[in-house]
Amino acid sequence: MKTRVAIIGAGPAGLLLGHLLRAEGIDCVIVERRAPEYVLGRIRAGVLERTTTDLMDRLGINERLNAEGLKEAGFALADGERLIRIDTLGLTGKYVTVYGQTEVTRDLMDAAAERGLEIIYEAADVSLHDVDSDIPYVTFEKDGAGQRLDAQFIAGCDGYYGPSRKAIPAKVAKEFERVYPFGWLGMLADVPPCHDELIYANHDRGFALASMRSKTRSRYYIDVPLTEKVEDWSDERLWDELAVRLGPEAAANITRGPSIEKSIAPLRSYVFEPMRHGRLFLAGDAAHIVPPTGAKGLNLAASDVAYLSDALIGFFKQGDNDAIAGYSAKALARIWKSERFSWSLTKLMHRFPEDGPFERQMQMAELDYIASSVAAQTSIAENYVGLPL
Ligand code: RFL
Ligand code: PHB
Repeated sequence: MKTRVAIIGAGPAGLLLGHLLRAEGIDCVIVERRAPEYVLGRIRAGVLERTTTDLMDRLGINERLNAEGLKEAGFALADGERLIRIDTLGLTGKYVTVYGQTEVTRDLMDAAAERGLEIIYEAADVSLHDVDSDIPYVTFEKDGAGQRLDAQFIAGCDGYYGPSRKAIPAKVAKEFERVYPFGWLGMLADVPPCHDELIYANHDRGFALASMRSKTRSRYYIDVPLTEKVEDWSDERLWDELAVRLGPEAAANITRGPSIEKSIAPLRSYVFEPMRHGRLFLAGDAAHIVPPTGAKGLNLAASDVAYLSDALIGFFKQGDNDAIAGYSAKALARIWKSERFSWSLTKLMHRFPEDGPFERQMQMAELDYIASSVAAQTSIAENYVGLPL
């Protein structure tokens, strides 16, 4: 097989990139390790920046997003007692949209079938070859038979555990990492949300987040030590804990119901540089991870592929090499700012095992400052809605 761009991974980064290239008539093939149902079964992000919804608009894959996405004009930080509202719309003129990653993925998958974007699912042993030559290729096994896909470029959109990043030699790479000493226990339940906007809470007992997928489906999280197991948390125990951590106003409005999914995700900050080596590009979680505080992961995957598709379109349409050469630096400039925001919000809203009463007072003082300062709220708001591309 032969194509112009071989894309590894059919998560949001790979699917979006595939569509953006296809829309310009640039041939590409996506190679994905899992089955479509497995990809759709991963419950992850819930909040989309304007940059992400703008891409879906540009592709014309926005019908369900416009009909079902919830436009949010703000969100709240809670300190155990009160809700501090951040009026993102008033402060920045922008909304964020609540629309699950699962739904974005489903829309992109459905449109792939309609638009002839080729995705090879259940590809085993995907390997990258000759990425620093002009004729890189990908090999894999499909239904027991070996396959080879020749390309002009390879886009590694294969998430944190995929093979693409490993194809960049260690001697040219730099890694930056911070692993957090807790994870988020998430629960999905078909009950109305306790509040019409998201609440990020820092309580003496720990962090909590009240989020949603729709007016009838809620998504909640608390932070737990990494030693904790999902089985330790009955629904009842989790609802009780959420009611305490989210504070009295939210607690009064919680509707309890059986969980339909529960899982624990570890938290990490990670950046890999550079994001291009020869004819290989990295995009999305393949190159960087943010802790979910601040809802940046999926949105960064989208901004990466916005830059990458522009660079590839420039190369194929105008023979422009500069954008290809500049992709890594351009993407990283935005990524580091999102890393900073996610890290600072994580530090503000979580209790760290090494923290004592002094650090606790610092968090409380910062939340109190935010509550009283439009400048502080504006800084948070402009990061939350997404910095410009
Ligand atoms: P993905 O989604 O991991 O997709 C990578 C794809 O590559 C495939 N793959 C391979 N394919 C071929 N060969 C191989 N050897 C392969 N190895 C892997 C995988 O099967 C998969 O299909 O990465 P991508 O596309 O870069 O997208 C990134 C986002 O998924 C991620 O950043 C977000 O989910 C992060 N995130 C959030 N982001 C937000 O913007 N807003 C949020 O509200 C938000 N909440 C979250 C989150 C992530 C969470 N978890 C579980 C990590 C909440 C949670 C709990
Ligand atoms: C979610 O709804 O899953 C969600 C929302 C906001 C975050 C992280 C996750 O910061």
